[in-house]
Amino acid sequence: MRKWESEKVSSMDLSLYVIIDRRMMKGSSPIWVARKAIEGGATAIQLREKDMESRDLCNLASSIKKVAKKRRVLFLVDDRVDIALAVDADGVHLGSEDLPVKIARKLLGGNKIIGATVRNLSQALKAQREGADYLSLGPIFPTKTKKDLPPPRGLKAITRIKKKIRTPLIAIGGINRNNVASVIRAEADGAAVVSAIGEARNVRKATQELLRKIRKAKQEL
Ligand code: TZP
Ligand code: MG
Repeated sequence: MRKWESEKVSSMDLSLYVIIDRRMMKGSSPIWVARKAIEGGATAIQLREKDMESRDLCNLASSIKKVAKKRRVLFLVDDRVDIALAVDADGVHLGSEDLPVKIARKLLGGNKIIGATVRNLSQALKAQREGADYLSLGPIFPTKTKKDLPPPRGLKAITRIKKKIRTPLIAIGGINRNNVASVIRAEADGAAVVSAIGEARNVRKATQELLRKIRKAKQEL
C-alpha cells in the first residue's frame, strides 16, 4: 500500500461524480443543486468555481461540505488546495495548470484525496506515479461546457488506458442519461458530469436516473 493510501481512498465511491459549477446552472443556487444531487444519490461532489472571491468560495465550500458529510458523500474542491484545507474537504481535483500532484500532496498530507485530469495514457501514468488517487479522463464525448478542449477521446480511450493503470479512472465530457452506461461498460469506474445535472429541470430525479444506469451497467460487467 502506498504510504498515503488512506482508508478514505480505498473506500471512495466515484460512481457518480457531480461537478457543481455556477456558470452551468441557469440561475439555480449551487448549494441547492448540490443538496438535490446528494439527495438523488451522487457519490461524490466537486465544487468548481473559477471566478469567485476566496471568502465566498470558502463559505460555499463549507456549506456543501456540511451537506455532503451528513450523507457520507465525498466532497472535493477543484484546484484550490487552500479552500479544501480550510473546510476540511475530502480532497482536491487538479487540472494540468493547477498545482502539481506532488506539491499538493505535500500540502495536504496523506489523508486527503487528490484527483488529476488526464488527457492520454502518458499523462495518466505520470499522475499515477506522482500519487494521484484517481484520474479523470476526458473529454470522452463532445461538450459545450468547457472551451479549448482537445477532440473527444471516445470510449476506446477509456478501455485502453484502464488496462494500463491501477488508479481508479472516471470519465468526463458530454456524459448524459443516454450514454452514461457506455462509459461504465468501457470500464470507467465512474462518470463525472456538469451539465447533465446542473441544467436538469429536476436535479434529484436526473441524479437518480444517472446513478441507476451506472449501477445497472456495473452489475452487468
Ligand atoms: N473537463 C473535460 S470535459 C469537462 C471538463 C471539466 C466538462 C464536462 O462538462 P459536461 O457538461 O458534463 O460535458
Ligand atoms: Mg484547474
